[in-house]
Amino acid sequence: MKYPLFGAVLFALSTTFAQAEQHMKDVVAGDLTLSGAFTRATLPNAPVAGGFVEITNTGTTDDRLIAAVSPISLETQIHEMAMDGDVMKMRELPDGLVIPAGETVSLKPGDYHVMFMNLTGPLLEGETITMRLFFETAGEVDLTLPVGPTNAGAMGTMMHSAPAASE
Ligand SMILES: [Cu+2]
Repeated sequence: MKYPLFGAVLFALSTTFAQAEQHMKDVVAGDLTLSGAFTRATLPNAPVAGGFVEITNTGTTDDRLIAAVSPISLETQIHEMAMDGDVMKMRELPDGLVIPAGETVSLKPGDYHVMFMNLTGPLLEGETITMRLFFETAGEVDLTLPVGPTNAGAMGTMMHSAPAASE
């Protein structure tokens, strides 16, 4: 009898998250449209968290995400995932992330993301956080991110250190 209840709770959680996500309106800054921003709840004492958002450049010139800041972390970086031998690792993009003209770049779990380093506290599901992105052309953009479940939008797990041992 436990399993149906467990399923119902999971469903309720995901429904709540979906509703919270819908409340975050697209943010338009110059030629950029930012949509679907979210982050994920952290386990106790987790040092880092990821920030995710879809960025569409409707203009005719490339823009570039050069930096991010947030009150939830002492340092915030722009990361990519890349293969290091057989292991997928994340690393900082020293030159930022180009948002090509006419294209959409998705910051999402397992892919490009904003990395909140040295969190000042845990991220709790159902709350919201803010972050400010800095673009070369579009300038500063403030976003509100709902905090989803720890596995929201998961395409894979994100481990910052001690990558899973490869066989
Ligand atoms: Cu990262």
